[in-house]
Amino acid sequence: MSKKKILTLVFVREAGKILLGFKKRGFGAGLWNGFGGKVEEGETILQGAKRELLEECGLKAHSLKSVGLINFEFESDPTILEVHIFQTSDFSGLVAESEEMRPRWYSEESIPFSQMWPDDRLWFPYMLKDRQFEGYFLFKGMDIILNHWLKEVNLL
Ligand code: 6OG
Repeated sequence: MSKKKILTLVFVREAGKILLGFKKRGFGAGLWNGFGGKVEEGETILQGAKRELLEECGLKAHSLKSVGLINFEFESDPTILEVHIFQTSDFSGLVAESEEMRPRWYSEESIPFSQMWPDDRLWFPYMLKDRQFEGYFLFKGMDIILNHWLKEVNLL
């Protein structure tokens, strides 16, 4: 039986730049990514996304736009990761390093895909054009995509 974990992933964008965090520990350590994590019991997906953003980089999002929904499966693991991806340019606060993440602004023309999850280079183009998408990726280990699909959709 497969079970599902609901996760969030938030990207902050401003003036042609995108804020990424270098993950210092845990799942995906050593890679640049957006900010997010598991949705806790009793909170909505949006609340979880805002909480993780604040905890991991010090920014408070006043609103979030849905960008994508990806189901990730790993060959050796029955758990499906359902990742809800958001972006925002509506935020306040000062960017701050946390125990989990070292944040840094990147120009949208120089995103460090070689140090990111390999799926990112396939769906970032949708997000950067403000298009919404849905997708599925099956991984072997952390580096190899065995199977995937992506399609543009309208999310709320
Ligand atoms: P914690 O375990 O730190 O949450 N995540 C992924 N992000 C990308 N770009 N690609 C993947 O491909 C991912 N798998 C998981 C979701 C993990 C964080 O990592 C994201 C969460 O924001 C496999 O609580």
